[in-house]
Amino acid sequence: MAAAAPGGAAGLCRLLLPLLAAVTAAGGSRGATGGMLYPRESPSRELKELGGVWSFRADFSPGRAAGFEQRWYRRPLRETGPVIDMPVPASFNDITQDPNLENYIGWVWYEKEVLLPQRWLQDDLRVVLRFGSAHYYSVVWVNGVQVVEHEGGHLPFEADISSIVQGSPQIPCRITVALNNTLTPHTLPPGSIEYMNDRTRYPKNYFVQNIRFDFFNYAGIHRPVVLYTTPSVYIDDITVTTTSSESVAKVQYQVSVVGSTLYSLSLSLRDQEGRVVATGDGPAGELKVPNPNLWWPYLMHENPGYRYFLEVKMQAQANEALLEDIYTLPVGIRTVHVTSTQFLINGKPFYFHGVNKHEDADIRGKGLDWALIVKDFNLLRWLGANSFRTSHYPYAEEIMDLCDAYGIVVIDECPGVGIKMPESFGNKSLQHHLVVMEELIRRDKNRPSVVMWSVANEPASELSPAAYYFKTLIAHTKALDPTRPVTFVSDTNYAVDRGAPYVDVICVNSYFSWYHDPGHLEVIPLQLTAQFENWYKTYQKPIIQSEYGADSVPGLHSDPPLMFSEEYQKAMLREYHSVFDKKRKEYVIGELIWNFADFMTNQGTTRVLGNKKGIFTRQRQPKSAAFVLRERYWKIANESSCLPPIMKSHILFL
Ligand code: BDP
Repeated sequence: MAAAAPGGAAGLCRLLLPLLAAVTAAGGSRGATGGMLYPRESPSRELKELGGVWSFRADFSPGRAAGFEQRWYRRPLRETGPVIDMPVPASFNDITQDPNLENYIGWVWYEKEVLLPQRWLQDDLRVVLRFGSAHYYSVVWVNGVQVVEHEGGHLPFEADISSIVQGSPQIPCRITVALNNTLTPHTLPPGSIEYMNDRTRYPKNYFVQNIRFDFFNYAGIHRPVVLYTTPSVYIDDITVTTTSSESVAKVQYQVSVVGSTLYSLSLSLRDQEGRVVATGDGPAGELKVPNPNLWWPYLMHENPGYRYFLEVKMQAQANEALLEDIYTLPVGIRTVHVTSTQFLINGKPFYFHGVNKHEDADIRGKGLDWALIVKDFNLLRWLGANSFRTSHYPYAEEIMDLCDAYGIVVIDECPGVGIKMPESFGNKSLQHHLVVMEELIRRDKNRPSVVMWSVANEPASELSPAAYYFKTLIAHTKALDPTRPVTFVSDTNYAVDRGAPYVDVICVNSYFSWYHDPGHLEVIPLQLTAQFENWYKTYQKPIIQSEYGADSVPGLHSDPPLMFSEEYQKAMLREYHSVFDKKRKEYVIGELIWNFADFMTNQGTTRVLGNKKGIFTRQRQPKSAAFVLRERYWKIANESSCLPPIMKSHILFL
């Protein structure tokens, strides 16, 4: 990513790094402490969405440090200099006509003024400011007081701002955010700033940000920002795990309460008709559900995505008042097991026929967009896809909610993509990676749709430090969540991969006839068969083809098929599919096409306005390959599911 940094590249990095160090010292690397429940309204909780137009200013000063030096957070942003309107949620890159903002690297500033209801200012109430995600490094102030710093995009963070808004009520209340999209060898994903010092070729202070992942490094406040309330004694976290036999299921729960040690907890589990099917009390226990409705994947059952609702009620005595907090958590009852040849959901073999996606769209970049989300789920179901991987970072909680509700199975991947540099395997990177997994599991642990964690995509796992790195990372992930298998996605040769010994499922990416032997579709059967057999012989673990694909420029045709034509993409799919069909009778447990839709990348000689390996265009129109895949996925679903035919055709026309 090239960017002219007027007089300030060195300063930019000087500024970012001390901040990261400060966070580490202040406890940022201690790990994810406390809960991160999705903010939901309840009789005891109110919520205010802060989406819309925010004030925005990119710090174009030499060194990008003017905002901190002049303390822009101390007064309204418009008083510090010119501001523009910026939508939230959205990436800032594609909103204006300014190429400098599109490729900007450094600190940008956002600000929103909010009026709080008078009743939120009582001191037995907690007011929390929560960001669904912001990319990459965030510092947040309320009324000029710093309330939180957070490293990493794609995951939520929040701050209790009660003492600020209640202590010195200032109307309206001013929220200021400074965001920095600089990547270093120790961020996730990693990146590096390269200074171009040859004055005969580059202007003074010219630098580029190098990344080793294949999507545009969009930045901004990407997901909803909300203010919500809880009582001052409140339900901080809930963890549920489920087991089931034919006639009875068990829902184990743990609830943590913050603000007092004197409280009582009562729980009731309701079915979709609102009937109470089990009750419990206390901070930990087990609910027994007779004749349970299990959570089934889409196309595996006529009622997929069945969720119960666990209502947790807390009562506490505080300052002679009775405080009550209520939080309702959707709960899906299902089990996951891995054998040497199968992936079992509720004891039945599950075959992943799905996609890899991106959060990516015209104009809004990686910003959450409800219309796009719902359209994508309609396309997934039209396609007959039962699963996706959150390549290459955790997706919005709003997306994950729909996966739970529709029964779309998820391999939940953290932003460990592009880990290629040796220094990205050191202790500093590892410590951060452990924290990111803590944050991800804290967020998604209760989701029935999430059946496996992926700790990385295509790391340089042949390097010798990769062995310790992945051993530690995967052990940590399993300790945090013993109920789900763990993987990472490899494109390293099976014989030299040092991380593979620690995974439960082998996930392999390969691009035969594309990056290797380009144009030679005829090599696919031989090479793909060898790939599967080598991995299986070495590890005796089930295998998912976690990526395969070819670029196609929509509307480009050629017969016989030539690269970049729609016909070539189709022909390549068919060659892969014939091998999958043989090997899925043995130990291949899934196929995920790269990619669901075209997406934006850095510019390069192999990219035509981004990556064109989508089976849908970036605007979600099907290419020819989408119809090939649709036919295949429905065929696989029909062969393997126990749905009555009438149900299948009903689903078909959703
Ligand atoms: C794979 C990467 C993915 C890329 C894809 C490609 O995992 O992020 O977009 O290649 O080159 O290696 O299309």
